[in-house]
Amino acid sequence: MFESNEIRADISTKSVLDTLDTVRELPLPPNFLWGAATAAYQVEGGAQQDGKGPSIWDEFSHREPSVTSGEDGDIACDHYNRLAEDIALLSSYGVDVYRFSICWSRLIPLGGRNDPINEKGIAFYNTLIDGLIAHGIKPAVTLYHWDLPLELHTRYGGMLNSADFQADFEHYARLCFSRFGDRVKQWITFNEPYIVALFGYHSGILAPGHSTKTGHDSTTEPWRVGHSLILAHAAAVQTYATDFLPSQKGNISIVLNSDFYEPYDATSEADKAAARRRLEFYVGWFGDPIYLGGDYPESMRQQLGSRLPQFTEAEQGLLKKTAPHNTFYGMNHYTSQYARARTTPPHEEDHTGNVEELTTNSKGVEIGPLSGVSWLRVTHKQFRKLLNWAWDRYQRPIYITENGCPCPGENSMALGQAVDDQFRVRYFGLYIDAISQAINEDGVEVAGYYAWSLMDNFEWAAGYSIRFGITHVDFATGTRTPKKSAAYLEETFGKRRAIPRNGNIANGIP
Ligand code: PNW
Repeated sequence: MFESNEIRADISTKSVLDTLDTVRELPLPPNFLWGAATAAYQVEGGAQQDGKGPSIWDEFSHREPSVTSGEDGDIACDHYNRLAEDIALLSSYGVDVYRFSICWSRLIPLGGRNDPINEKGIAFYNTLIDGLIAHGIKPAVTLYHWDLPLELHTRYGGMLNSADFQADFEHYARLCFSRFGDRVKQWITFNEPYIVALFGYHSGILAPGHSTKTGHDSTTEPWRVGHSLILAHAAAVQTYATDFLPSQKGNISIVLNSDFYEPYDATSEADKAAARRRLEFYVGWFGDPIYLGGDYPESMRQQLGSRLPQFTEAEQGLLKKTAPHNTFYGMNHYTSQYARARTTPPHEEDHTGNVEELTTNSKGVEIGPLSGVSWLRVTHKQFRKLLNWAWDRYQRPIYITENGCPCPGENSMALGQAVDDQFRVRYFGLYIDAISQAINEDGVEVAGYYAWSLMDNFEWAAGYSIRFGITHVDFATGTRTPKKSAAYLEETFGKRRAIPRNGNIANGIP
């Protein structure tokens, strides 16, 4: 995905649209929630404002400008200084919910449990939360979206040190619950632990940039980091359940991202097993310990042996105790692939379950049409399958905490063309149809949908060249311009939720 971010500007919007299915505008329950999502480092800017401490991303984007195309999040969308404008923007879109992340080093500049607190950082998020609520928008807060306080990385290796990381994250989470929990009722501990572990400590594409190439041990580090994330998550859930839930009555969980995997050869038992195993290595890695209160999937234990850490008895107890308090399943989902069983033994750096990932199957059929970025194809039918998979395995109401795409060629378009984002409108429409089918035809509980993203922003290793926003941002001036997809989302959710479940279009008359 982030390895290859080349942009496709060659194909005209019209001919690309012809390759996409037609949207059916299928119904959703009246209480279904929709909104938009962002992450602190991708939008805030204000990198050194009001006492904020540096994060690993401040350091990484300046150390490795080649990885981020010479760009950084110093200013990003300048959301930190445009808060009122952005809340008004959200309100104008008619969203029910807004998912954002808190920058840990704004609240605790050095990050640790004995380090000072920065009240100006707390004030910023109070202003945001109060502003949302004043506009009738529910805040959903991610505690960690990849911007670890740099000091914790230098002090003890961050997530490579499970005990210290768990204690510091628990302390930071407690601070957030106590200062914001009277108004925040949906908490997410970590965004995409899979990406944190593998892109931060295996490919090195994301901060802190560890990989074998940079002299680190990618055969063990990702599994240690994953272990730390699971334990820190469980500790925060335990704290919330014990000390805050009785009075605050909110929800807490984690966000797991995944593609869905189809077998490369639909008639091959080996490929079918490979597709199942790939999802266990992707989602089961975190989902099984957290939602089932159990161990890592057996397939992972088998392949990874002693490189996969063990949970002590006390840790197993914590996982069992906290599992029921994870009251929803947060799903980030963008695309899908084919899985083909490898016939040679797994490489010791393998993290897939010894599976080859492909975009074309044994019959030469592509999984779906390409979007504006090489890792993302439109695969709405597979989205429905992933919803069923997650529901069957974990039995929690699902929130789609991220979903979206860049349009082909979008970054090289003039403003007028960029805001006419029909490819994105179609993508959203098809993926929301899939949610409707999962709910109404398959019996899956899906409770809400957060489009990624509220606005074009700093797309990590791709810098500003890949645009996921429903709002166009001119990064030279900071000017925001709504795209057609923003209006489409408001309209489609309005329409779909008004349709009675028996399927007859209302027209005011049931
Ligand atoms: C998410 N994949 O990452 C992140 O949470 C966002 O911060 C990011 O901007 C957004 O997606 C768009 O890239 C991804 O498996 C994680 O294909 C996984 C995948 C894609 C994106």
